[in-house]
Formats: sequence, C-alpha cells, structure tokens
Amino acid sequence: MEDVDLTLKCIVVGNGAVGKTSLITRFVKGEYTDEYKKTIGTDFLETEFYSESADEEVTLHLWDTAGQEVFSTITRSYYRGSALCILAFSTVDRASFDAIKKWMSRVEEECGPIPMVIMQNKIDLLTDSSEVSLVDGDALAKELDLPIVRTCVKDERGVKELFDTLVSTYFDLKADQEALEVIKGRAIDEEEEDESKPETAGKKRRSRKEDIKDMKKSDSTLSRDKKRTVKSLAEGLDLTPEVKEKRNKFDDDHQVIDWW
Ligand SMILES: Nc1nc2c(ncn2[C@@H]2O[C@H](COP(=O)(O)OP(=O)(O)OP(=O)(O)O)[C@@H](O)[C@H]2O)c(=O)[nH]1
Ligand SMILES: [Mg+2]
Repeated sequence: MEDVDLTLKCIVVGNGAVGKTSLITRFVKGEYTDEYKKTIGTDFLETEFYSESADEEVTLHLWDTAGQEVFSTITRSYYRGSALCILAFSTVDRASFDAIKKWMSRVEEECGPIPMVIMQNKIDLLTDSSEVSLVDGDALAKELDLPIVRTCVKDERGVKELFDTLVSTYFDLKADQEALEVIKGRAIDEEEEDESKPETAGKKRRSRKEDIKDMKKSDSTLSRDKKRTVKSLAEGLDLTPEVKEKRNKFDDDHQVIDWW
C-alpha cells in the first residue's frame, strides 16, 4: 500500500428516488431511513476508505446530485474534476434503468472516460416480475462495458463492494496509464535514437517489444473502465500491430460483481 493521502472526487448520478442519497448516508454515516426527501441541488460528504482489492486507502469526496430533471443544469456544473462515478438505477424503476446511458454521456461530456460502476439498487425488491431483472442489468453492463454491482442500501448489502470495485478500478487504470506513458516515452526516445545513432535502434526496439509483451500479460485482469480509458489514452499514439490487436481484444469481456 502506498503511503500517500489521495483524495478522489466521486460523483453519484441517476434518476430521482433510486437511492443516491441513501447510499452516501449509509456508507459515510451508517444511517438509513425509509423516508424519501428529494435532493435539491448538490451536496457532498467525505470519508476515508480502504480498498481491499487495491490495498490502498483513499479519502473519498462523495458528491450527491439531484436526480430530478429540473435540477440537471445546476448539478452538471458539479461534475467537473470527478475521478470516479457511480451510475445508479433502481430494480423497481424501469425509467431509471433506461436513463443510465444518458447519465453516462452527461458525465463523460464533462469529465471524459473516468472509471464508472453501474449500481443496481433496491435488490431486496427483486422478484420474477421486477421492472428490471438481473439479466437486464448484465446486458446493460456488457453493452456499456462497465462493471455492475447489485446493492441493497437498506441493509447495506453490496455497498462496500461497490466502492471497492470503483477504487480498485481507479488504481488498475492508473497503473496502465503509467505503463502507456513508459511505452510512449520509449517510442519517442527510439525515434530520436534512430535518427542520430541507427546502430543502436535494434536494441531499443527489443526493449519496447518487451514492454508490449508485459502489457499483453496483464490483459486478462483489465477491467472495462480501464480498457475504455486505455483506448482513449492510446489515441494519437503510433501503435504497433500487436498493441492494436490487443486493444481490439478489450471488447470481449466485462465484469459483473455479485455479493450473494
Ligand atoms: N427497498 C429499498 N428502498 C431503498 C433502498 N435504497 C433507498 N431506498 C428508498 O428509496 C427512496 C429514495 O431514496 P433516496 O436515496 O432519497 O433517492 P435519491 O436517488 O437520492 O433521489 P433524488 O434525491 O430525488 O435524486 C427512499 O425512500 C429510500 O428509503 C433499498 O436498497 N431498498
Ligand atoms: Mg437524493
């Protein structure tokens, strides 16, 4: 575990009454109420969190936003600077499920492809005839290439797993970004070296290939968030055919987190 005080801003978005405020209150204060009081505007709570998967401790600034459409212009301006995002919908509200893509685009317009997790809340109300099934949730996760975590904020199930998934995705992504920077830097060095000392180019090329091989090895552990961001980071880089092929393979899987 790195001994640094890292603060991450996390935005929680989704339609009204899906459980965004309940999630943050439950997670930070350990409190829950059945009463619904819609959020007006935006608010934030701070908490420290240790991610077991990442073996990292971070400070989270959790930004609670209003789901009601009437507040959307105000809340959007608070997205900026977010490092993480939770896209929340309710198992008993089809419209909230259908709106996830819209929420995702809004956040991406302001923040770019930051790590995101889909939260399927109110899983305690899941029945055979629920408005949203588990299969629907899985299909959406696959389509958007994001992890999905089922939660019951009411009794806290899945809540820790949700944040653990999000934070560990962040650190995985960071490691990949650093790896890409190394490769990019070496590629530039190589070009310069090629021009000045052509006799050393072969040696440099071998070392770059080794880097790519290492990246290939870590493919199986890449999560979708990471893959999307790695893809966007790689734009503009003159990638070798091996790396291009690797990037295409990113589309083949997605991550589903279940706690039962
Ligand atoms: N059964 C059940 N009810 C839940 C759960 N989580 C939240 N609720 C209830 O759902 C209602 C809405 O919760 P909120 O957290 O206020 O919803 P919100 O997403 O913040 O809504 P807006 O502020 O309008 O955007 C409240 O009555 C909560 O008690 C859950 O896991 N199960
Ligand atoms: Mg709220």
